[in-house]
Amino acid sequence: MRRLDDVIPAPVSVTPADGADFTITADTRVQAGPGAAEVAAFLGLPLSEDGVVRFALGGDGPDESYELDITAGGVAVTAPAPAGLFNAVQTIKQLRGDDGTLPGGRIADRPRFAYRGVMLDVARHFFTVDEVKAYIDAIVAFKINHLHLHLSDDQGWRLEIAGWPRLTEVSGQSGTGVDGEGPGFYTGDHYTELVRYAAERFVTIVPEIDMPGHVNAAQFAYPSLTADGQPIAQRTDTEVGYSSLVAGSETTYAFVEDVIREVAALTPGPFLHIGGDEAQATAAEDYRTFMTRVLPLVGKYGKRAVGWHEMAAVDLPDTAVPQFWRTEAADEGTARAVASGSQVIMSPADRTYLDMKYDPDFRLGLDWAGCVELDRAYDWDPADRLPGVPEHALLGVEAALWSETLRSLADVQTMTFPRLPAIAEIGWSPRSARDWQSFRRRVATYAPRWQEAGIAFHRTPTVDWV
Ligand code: IFG
Repeated sequence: MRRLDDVIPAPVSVTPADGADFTITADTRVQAGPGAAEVAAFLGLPLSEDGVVRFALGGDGPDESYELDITAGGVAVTAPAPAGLFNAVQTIKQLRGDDGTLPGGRIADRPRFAYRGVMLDVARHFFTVDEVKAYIDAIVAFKINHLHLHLSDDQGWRLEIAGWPRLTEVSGQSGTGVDGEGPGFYTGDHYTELVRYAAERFVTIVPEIDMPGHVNAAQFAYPSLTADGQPIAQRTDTEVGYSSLVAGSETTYAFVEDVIREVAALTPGPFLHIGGDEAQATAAEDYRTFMTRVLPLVGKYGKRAVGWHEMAAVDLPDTAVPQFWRTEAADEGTARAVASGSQVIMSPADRTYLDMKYDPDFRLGLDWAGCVELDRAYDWDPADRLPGVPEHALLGVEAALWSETLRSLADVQTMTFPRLPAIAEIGWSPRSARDWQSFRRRVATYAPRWQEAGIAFHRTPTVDWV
């Protein structure tokens, strides 16, 4: 039997009611009010006009908020928008015991941050449409609402660009990826299908084309993008910081504008990520020249630019979003961007990088930011992380899963679970509702769901598994 406070992320308010448990049986039907049927169907119960599990749009508050009342006679879900109803479905699915019983009481819930994301690196190792869909199914259980796809890097280019076909014909084929193991790319139709599938589950896709660094795959496909126009070697190792687009070449900006235009046209979401990290092979002045010319292109094609926080070396459009990713205690550029109105996505590697080993001997992952066990992923707060970046400047948080060492969906799942639920709770729950002992207990309670679904997860020693 589940408890009303078993939910991850922890809801804003939980009021148990004794003797008000409700048991879902084969006869239980769902009554969906106007505009609620599509989302109510995610509960997996038949719809009927006289159903006692009722979904209704109504009330005020943010789109993702909801109210859930469980009584002996039935269940009532109210939300101002379908996204809130969907979040209520996730909560109900977590509360449902093996015998179908829901603990009685009332939950009123809403997110702390609007942006709660996870990044999947499909460039170092490629993951298929079906694998990404399976990943989406697993992350929405924790009310994650953004999936950032890292589509290009030194080792591979993973989204077909009609105007530059060799990007995938050459750098999306076999022999690409780390150790040459990762053939594969998304056609426009594949990407559109991922966007549709994600949107149906209230997940916004955030595409990333990393530049001016991390471009060896693009330059291997098109030598005209290099400084001397000569062919370069393909790279399948895991070194970073050695490649750069040419800031003084008009070919660079023709390429960048074509790519941004096509990616923006394929992306209904508001964000387009232009990377900007680890540009050690780009002179500081050239980096500023490049960013100053490229950032306006994102706006020209109707998107808000997101970029790794190094892009804050230039004056940003106030709609641009620096994503802080490193381990330093402070970052002057990010604080300056906030002072001139930017919002920040917080992804400190020493807490949110899911490619960090859980422990020094862990078979997967890297350790440059230190090991990140579950307690370390949980025990921090984005509002305290950087001087000059307070709560009101935060768009939200994002966990990043780089795939240099990950070769299967099971590897991706093992690094993601149970640490992503920790980041999800930080992104959703009030700080006052967070408690490590409660969280680790709730992870143990949830784990059988991963087992039932065949989702790999790490049995971290920080949890008393049932
Ligand atoms: N830093 C690089 C990634 C990846 C990562 C692995 C960022 C923004 C180290 N850039 O993180 O490409 O190699 O942990």
